[in-house]
Amino acid sequence: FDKKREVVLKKSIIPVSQLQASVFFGKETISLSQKLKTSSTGIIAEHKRRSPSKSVINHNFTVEEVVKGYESAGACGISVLTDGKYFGGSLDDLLLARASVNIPLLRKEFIVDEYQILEAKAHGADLILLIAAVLTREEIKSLSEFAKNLGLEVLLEVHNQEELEKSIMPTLDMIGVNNRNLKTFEVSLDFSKQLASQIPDDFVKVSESGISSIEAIQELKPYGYKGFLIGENFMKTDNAGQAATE
Ligand code: IGP
Repeated sequence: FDKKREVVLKKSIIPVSQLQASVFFGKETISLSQKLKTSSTGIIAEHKRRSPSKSVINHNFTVEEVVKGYESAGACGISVLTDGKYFGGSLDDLLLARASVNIPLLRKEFIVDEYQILEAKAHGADLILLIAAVLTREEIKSLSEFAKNLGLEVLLEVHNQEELEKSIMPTLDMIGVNNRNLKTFEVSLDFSKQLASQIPDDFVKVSESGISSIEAIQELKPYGYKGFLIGENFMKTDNAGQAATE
C-alpha cells in the first residue's frame, strides 16, 4: 500500500487485512450470467459518483453503503466504475465493494490491456467489461480469452451493428447494448431494440444506460433482454439501495 491508498482505505470501516482477504473468500459461486437467466428483475446496479455528462451524481454515501443497499434490494450484480479521470472511481472502490457484498461484481473500466484484467481479479471482480468501440476483433479475442482463463466472465459492450458483427465469439458471456452514444451522449432505448434480434441466443442480452423506470424494463423484456444496467437513476437519489428496491 502506498500512502494515498492507506489513507483512503483507513477511512473505511473495514480493516485492511479483511479487505484483502475478501478478494478470496465469501463470494457467491453462481455467475452473473447464470443469475440473469433465471432472475425476474435482472438488475445490475452501478456505483457511479460522476460522469462526463453529469459532473456530480452522488458524493454523499460511502461505497459500502451504496453496494450493501443494492445487494439487500435484490440486485443480481453490481458494476463498480474504477475509472478515475471521467467517473471519479478507483480500484479501491472495487476492493471495498468486494468486502461489503457477496453478489457478482463487474469492474467497469476502459480495458485495453491484460494487466487491467489481472487488477480486476486481484481486487475481487467476477467479470469485466470490454467495449467494442475501442478494441479490434483480435484484441477482444485475446483479452476475453485472458479473462476466461482467470475465471472471469466477460460482458461485451456494443452500440451499433458493425461493432456487434466484429465482436461475436464464444469467449463472451453477455452482450450489452449501450443505449448511450459515448461520443454524443445521446440516449435512446431504440438502440437496444434495434440490435436485439441480431444478438445470437447463446449470449445473455443486457441493456445498458438511460434506464429510469420499470416501464423501460417492461418495454425491453420482449426483445429478449435479461439484464438491465442502471447507474444514474439509482445513484442520484438520497438512498441508492432503496431506489433499487423500488
Ligand atoms: C449506466 P446510466 O445511464 O444508468 O447511469 O448508465 C452504465 O450503463 C454506464 O455507466 C456505462 C458506462 C459504459 C460507463 C455503460 N457503458 C462504459 C463507462 C464506460
